[in-house]
Amino acid sequence: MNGKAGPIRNDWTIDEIRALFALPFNDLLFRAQTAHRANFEANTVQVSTLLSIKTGACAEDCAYCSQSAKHDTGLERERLLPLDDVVAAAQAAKDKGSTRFCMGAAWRNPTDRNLDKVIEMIRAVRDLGMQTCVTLGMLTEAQALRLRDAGLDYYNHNLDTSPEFYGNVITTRTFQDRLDTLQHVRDAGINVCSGGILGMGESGGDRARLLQELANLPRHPESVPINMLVQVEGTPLHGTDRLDALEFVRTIAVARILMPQSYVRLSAGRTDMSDEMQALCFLAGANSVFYGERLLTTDNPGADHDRALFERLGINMEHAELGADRATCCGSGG
Ligand code: SAM
Ligand code: DTB
Ligand code: SF4
Repeated sequence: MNGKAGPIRNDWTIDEIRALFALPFNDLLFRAQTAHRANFEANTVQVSTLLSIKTGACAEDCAYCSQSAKHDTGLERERLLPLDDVVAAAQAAKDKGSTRFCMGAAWRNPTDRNLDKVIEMIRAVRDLGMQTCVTLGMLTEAQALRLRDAGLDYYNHNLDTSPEFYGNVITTRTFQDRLDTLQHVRDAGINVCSGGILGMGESGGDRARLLQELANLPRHPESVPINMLVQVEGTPLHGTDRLDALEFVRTIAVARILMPQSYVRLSAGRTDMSDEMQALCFLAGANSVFYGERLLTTDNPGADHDRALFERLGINMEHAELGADRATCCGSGG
């Protein structure tokens, strides 16, 4: 499919991507901003709110994560939240202007009984008039179809990092497992949300390879979260050298150029970013954030702070059009 201002490509070479990273900063941001304006309203940002519906005691060993049972992070383990608590949190998020509610569970994969409960939550949140997203770990084909039938709008499953660096971060599931889950979500007709984490000690080449993997999927994820590592005490990645802020901005810009019709989300890690760095990320083409005081287990800037920042930058929060951007309706490419 042709995007505005050029074709949507799924055949980016690593040399092309590295050449984008190597551009002078101003040239890179100009290209990213041009791609952004050709495909999106320039001053509008989509906002999603997160809720951890099942916290801690996860069987996986993701080296960044506060919720892995393998790391001693002092996190209190919690059972699956009751439906009423989830609906109350979604209503509160809606009242503050959030349009999408993302529910995350610390599972390797959901059991079919878990899925029954999550489906009730999806239905209830949809009934409030919000878009729904869940992130529950690996899915089978049949589970993806059940979520589709429940009316789920987005499934989040990140590639996290390059295939080459992946083994330094996670050993309990493979990169290919992640690709398989994304394929099941795509085949079911659910919008795909997939991105990664920067600042885990990966190289610039790894960041380029992560974006290459995302951009060369048969269809671009509709939503691409770019997280800055939130360093949690007790995790193996605590104490990793911090990534240069301008390198983070460059990665957002390259994501915008490679996937011009996808929402690029400036995701975790914003509490450690200055307002000026976030403004550069928006200039580089980020057009979505997590909104509300908490991510899953760690802090996010308060809604008041974000509203003030948006006001200073003349940014509007996007209004939801429920169902308007279902993956089944929009052709290929974006
Ligand atoms: N357990 C499910 C899974 O991993 O697929 C879903 C929840 S998991 C917390 C969702 C994503 O959050 C991870 O893939 C990772 O990209 C991101 N994430 C988790 N902890 C993070 C941290 N400390 N800093 C930045 N991103 C993080
Ligand atoms: C994503 O890419 N980032 C979100 C969401 N998808 C699920 C999660 C960020 C988690 C940050 C650490 C925490 O709060 O536990
Ligand atoms: Fe478990 Fe997800 Fe955390 Fe990995 S990122 S340890 S799968 S909750």
